[in-house]
Amino acid sequence: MSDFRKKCISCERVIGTFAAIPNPVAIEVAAAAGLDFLCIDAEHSQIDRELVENLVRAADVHRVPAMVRVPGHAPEWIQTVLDAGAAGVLVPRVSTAAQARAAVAATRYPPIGERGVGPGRASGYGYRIPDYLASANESLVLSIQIETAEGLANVDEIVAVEGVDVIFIGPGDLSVSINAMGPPGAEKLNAAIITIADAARKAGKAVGIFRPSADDVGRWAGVGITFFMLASDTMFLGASLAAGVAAAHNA
Ligand code: 3PY
Ligand code: MG
Repeated sequence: MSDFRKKCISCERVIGTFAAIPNPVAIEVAAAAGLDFLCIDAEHSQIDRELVENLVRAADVHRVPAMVRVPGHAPEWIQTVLDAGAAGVLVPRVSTAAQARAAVAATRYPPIGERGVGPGRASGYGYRIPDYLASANESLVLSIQIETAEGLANVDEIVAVEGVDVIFIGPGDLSVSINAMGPPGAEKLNAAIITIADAARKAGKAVGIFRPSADDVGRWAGVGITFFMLASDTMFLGASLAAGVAAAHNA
């Protein structure tokens, strides 16, 4: 089993960030920051299949596990990022147990799933197919996002799906979907997050969440969340640049 999956499923705290800048320079800078993992965001940034492989390659040089958030549920996307050598996938907008089962099927080789065998980068371009087949199912991390009202309603069935490693809460989409936006919606959103976290922990699954900053990581760790996606490279760039400019103006 990979060290990364071991940490995730044993609920050790792991801190990652979204890689949204479509250039390996940003991966190298982020990888030097002491992160436990990176998550290349192919859902909300302009990162396509070929670039995914080069970004994963850059993370590998620095020995930081790189997951990929795929744009949707298509098994073709899940397969291609895993063939590129991603350490796992984050599948957005999973709202039913059937969608969760489909994500498992796309991520795992038989007999657990239906992933196809190919001579991609992950298997040494074909030179290490038997070794890769023997280790991939237990080394790759599958995280699915619950971030819709439908997903919240179906949470107990979703978290029970075998083969899913981390239940990841997307507070942005969830807040829009359940009409709990901004400060007036905070109580409702927090209650929904706790419902999902409790259900996942009861089912023996690790729980993850996106946080725009580290300010409330301790609070969410208190409800059993251990997999934290801390902002993104673009957000860190913007926040520290803005702070630096403000400080220079005021110096
Ligand atoms: C959300 O907040 O909707 C997310 O997907 C964050 O990862
Ligand atoms: Mg989302």
